[in-house]
Amino acid sequence: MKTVLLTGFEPFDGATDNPSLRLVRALAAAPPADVRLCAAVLPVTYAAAGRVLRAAIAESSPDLVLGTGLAGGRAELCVERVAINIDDARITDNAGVQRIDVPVVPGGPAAYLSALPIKAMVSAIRRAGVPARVSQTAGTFLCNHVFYLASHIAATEFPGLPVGFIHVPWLPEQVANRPGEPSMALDTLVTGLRAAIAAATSAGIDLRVAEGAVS
Ligand code: PCA
Repeated sequence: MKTVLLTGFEPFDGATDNPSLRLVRALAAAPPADVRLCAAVLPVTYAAAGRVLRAAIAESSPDLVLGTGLAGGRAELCVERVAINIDDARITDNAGVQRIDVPVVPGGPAAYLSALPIKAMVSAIRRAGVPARVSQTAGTFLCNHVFYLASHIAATEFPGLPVGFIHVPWLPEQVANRPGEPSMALDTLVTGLRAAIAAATSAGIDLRVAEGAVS
């Protein structure tokens, strides 16, 4: 049985909720039968996120790490392709820290590609009836930061440990006062994540289908 470390984030930017936090709690309460699921909720601070992440990896000895976080405004489950070595955001973290053009890891590689079968995961999520796509950018805030750090920790300390990341839309209640903005119900997020985890833990080589972006 494979051990999956699933991470989510605390609320941030003044919000009172984060769908990734609800998602991680829901899956921890009702884990997939054939997986040992370890859940961790990460603080939205540059100072502490890496420490909590590292402790969770050390404690759970996972076979794979799957991070999740909110990407408000996106309509689908976004399976991220790449983490880049930059922190740069217009908003502050939950400790009031703003970073502009700071490397996640000074001297680290420019980027890490997801080590998970991202296209097989997108395909599996869609087959479960949930909108999904490959995303070519995880942004440059805490989600990218944690995706990059987890990939770096894997590369330098746990060779062969695959790391990936999925961004999720707002919950419906978070867009009640944002007309026209996309959202996804928690049950749908859970269905999609179950499919993604099943694909990530079973797929061998990834599907060869176009899921890129022309521009
Ligand atoms: N989303 C933010 C950070 C925490 C979260 O859930 C992001 O996309 O970077």
